[in-house]
Amino acid sequence: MHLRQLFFAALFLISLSSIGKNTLIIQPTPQSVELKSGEIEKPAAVRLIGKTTADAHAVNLLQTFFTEGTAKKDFAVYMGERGNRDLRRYAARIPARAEGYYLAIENDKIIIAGNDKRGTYYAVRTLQQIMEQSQNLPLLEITDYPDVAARGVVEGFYGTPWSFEDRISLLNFFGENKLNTYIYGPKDDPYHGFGEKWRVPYPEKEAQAIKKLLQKAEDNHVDFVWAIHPGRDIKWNAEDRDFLMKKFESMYQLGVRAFAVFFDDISGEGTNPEKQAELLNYVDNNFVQKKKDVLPLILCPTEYNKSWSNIERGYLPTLGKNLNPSIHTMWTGDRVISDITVDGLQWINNHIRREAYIWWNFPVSDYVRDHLLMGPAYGLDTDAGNLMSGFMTNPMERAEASKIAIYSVADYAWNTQNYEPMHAWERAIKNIMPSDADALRIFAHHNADLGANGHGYRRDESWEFKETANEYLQNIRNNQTDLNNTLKVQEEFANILYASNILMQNQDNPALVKEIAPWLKQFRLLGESGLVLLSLEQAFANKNKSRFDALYGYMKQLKEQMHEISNTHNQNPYQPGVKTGTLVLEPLIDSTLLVLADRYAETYGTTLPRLADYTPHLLFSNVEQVKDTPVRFLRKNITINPLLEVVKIPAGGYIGLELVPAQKIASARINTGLEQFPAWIAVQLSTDGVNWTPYNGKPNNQNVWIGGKSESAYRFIRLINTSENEQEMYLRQFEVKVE
Ligand code: 14T
Repeated sequence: MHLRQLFFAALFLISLSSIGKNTLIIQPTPQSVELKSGEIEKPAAVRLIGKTTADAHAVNLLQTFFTEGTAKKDFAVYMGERGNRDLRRYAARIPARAEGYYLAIENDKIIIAGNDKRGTYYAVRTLQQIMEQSQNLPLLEITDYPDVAARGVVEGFYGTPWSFEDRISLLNFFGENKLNTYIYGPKDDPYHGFGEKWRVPYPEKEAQAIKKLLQKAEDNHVDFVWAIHPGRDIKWNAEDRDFLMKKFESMYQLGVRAFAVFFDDISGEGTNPEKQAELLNYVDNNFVQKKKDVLPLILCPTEYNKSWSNIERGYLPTLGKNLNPSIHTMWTGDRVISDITVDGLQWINNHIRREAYIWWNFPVSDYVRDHLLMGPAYGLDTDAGNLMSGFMTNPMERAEASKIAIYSVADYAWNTQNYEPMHAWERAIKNIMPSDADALRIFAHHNADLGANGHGYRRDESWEFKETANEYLQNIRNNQTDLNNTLKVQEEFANILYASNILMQNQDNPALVKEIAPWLKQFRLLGESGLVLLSLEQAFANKNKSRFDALYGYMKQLKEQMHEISNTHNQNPYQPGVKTGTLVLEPLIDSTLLVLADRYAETYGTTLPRLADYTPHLLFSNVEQVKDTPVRFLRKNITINPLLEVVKIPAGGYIGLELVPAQKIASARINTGLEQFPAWIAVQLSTDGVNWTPYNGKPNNQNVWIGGKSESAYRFIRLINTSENEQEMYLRQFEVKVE
């Protein structure tokens, strides 16, 4: 017995110390790793040969995990870039690729040889990862380089911009994951310009914060790209052009050495492609080229995805033809939120006459703000690597929670051919929360989908539990029981409780825990309801009415608590609230509750209060653009989810609600986001959807249209374009209060 234990202990130790190809994790996945047999002890002190000529950031980083020595007996580390004298002997082994490197661990030395400075830095990052994972250092040779030139993150979402601390944490994360680009363009920073202040320099405090970020970016070999968004009100004249040049100059003075100009999500004068190209070329010729130390410009076009582009109209071809060849053009894919495919890239590259610089709208959640998108990053073609000049992810407003996707994108863009979304996801979770990875995995597995949304973009969720959930529901519906299945369901809900509790106490990553705290609470309640659900089913099967009644009351309380969380946390005006497990878990609970309540009514002749969240009301519209917009029902308020974009309504186009069943309206509010509530809108009511009567109301001083009490019940309410032309508006608010 004793011996046996010893044997296993020894086996365990052996497997810990000898690192095989399968256990050594290098992020992002290298192009080529050759493991040799044997290993060396971690050197106590190293002699840095090439230290004065090698990239300084690489040297600094290396000194954080190696103690420097000068004695002859100290272990030799050769480091530097191609062309450095100390590395002459290894020149042939360095891949001739931008940011590539050759790293070798040999019996008597380590060789760190970059094709350029960043390559050296990345070699040290790789060595650092090996050091962190191993007892001894395995002998090996790595030849490595990125497939996509620019890899990183565009902070390009609507909503609260990241905090200073978020950005610092992310810049370090970029360095660790060999991401080289951070594009700064949060829609809600007024000085970026989507608001209004693109012409105005940053106040001193914000300017100082940007300076610190620039330093952090540089330490991590990240290009900090500052983006301006002038298109909402730009006039194509010399005055505005000079405003833009001045703003760039002020950012240059702060230390910015890379710039972008965004023209997304605008309408009117600013969308003119000739003028956009003229401006960009002007900035290129008179600023970028003159300065000499500024990176190529990046443009985000107005038609930034295939579904919005119209080649006949000539927008993209004009950019392709007119833009200086060095200027990058951003692209989100076939749609706003889109997979990235070879076909799609070939299509756009052909029109813009350059390789698209991808702006990937995942895991951005500014159009589904009540959800967390923490599932795997998939839908990226592994053959697309050489068809793009850049790959940026646009993440969630929650910086830490976005790291799962950012980690994955770092892996994809570095080595597209070998990208495996599930592997990247697993590794990301371990990286972000090493001590409680299993708990985070459970949470992320059930927090991946977006729910119904206007873009129709969905993600798989609870994929490992789906089949069990379906079986369970089948059994319930057929009045059958399968003990094995029930146990699996029970285990999953117990895991959910376990994971939420563990995560709430986690110390590894307090910033992440804080960000997702409301979702953790919600997730725990969901787990608890799952367990109560199983007991309810039991009580019903046992014909124990009093126990069933008691448990049903308990379930009602849980539902109320969940409702409460959704009404107190994350109260943004777009999709307020906190949703979790919406693809599989919540429907499983709600559907089972409905079945049990029906059966209860049949058996005992009493109807139970409905506990499932369910909206009978429907969107009522003939405008294609808004047809998939979700409708929310909270207490007595029925709301159409507000939209971020301009809505184009043809003559006779209408947007409204079908109330099910017909009911009396207490009041209604409509906000078009326009300076004045337009005369072309009529607000109408109907009982049959055919005959319409005007609904009395008028705009208040904020130009929100307000309607009063209706005398009788109505089934339909709508706004309609009564003019003879297509009109534009925003759908900021469409809310109906019923009596
Ligand atoms: F510039 C673009 F590439 C882009 O994607 N722009 C925005 C972006 O800021 C936002 O985070 C993202 C996701 O909502 O999509 C774009 O914003 C939109 C997209 C729409 F389809 C705003 C309104 C829309 F209708």
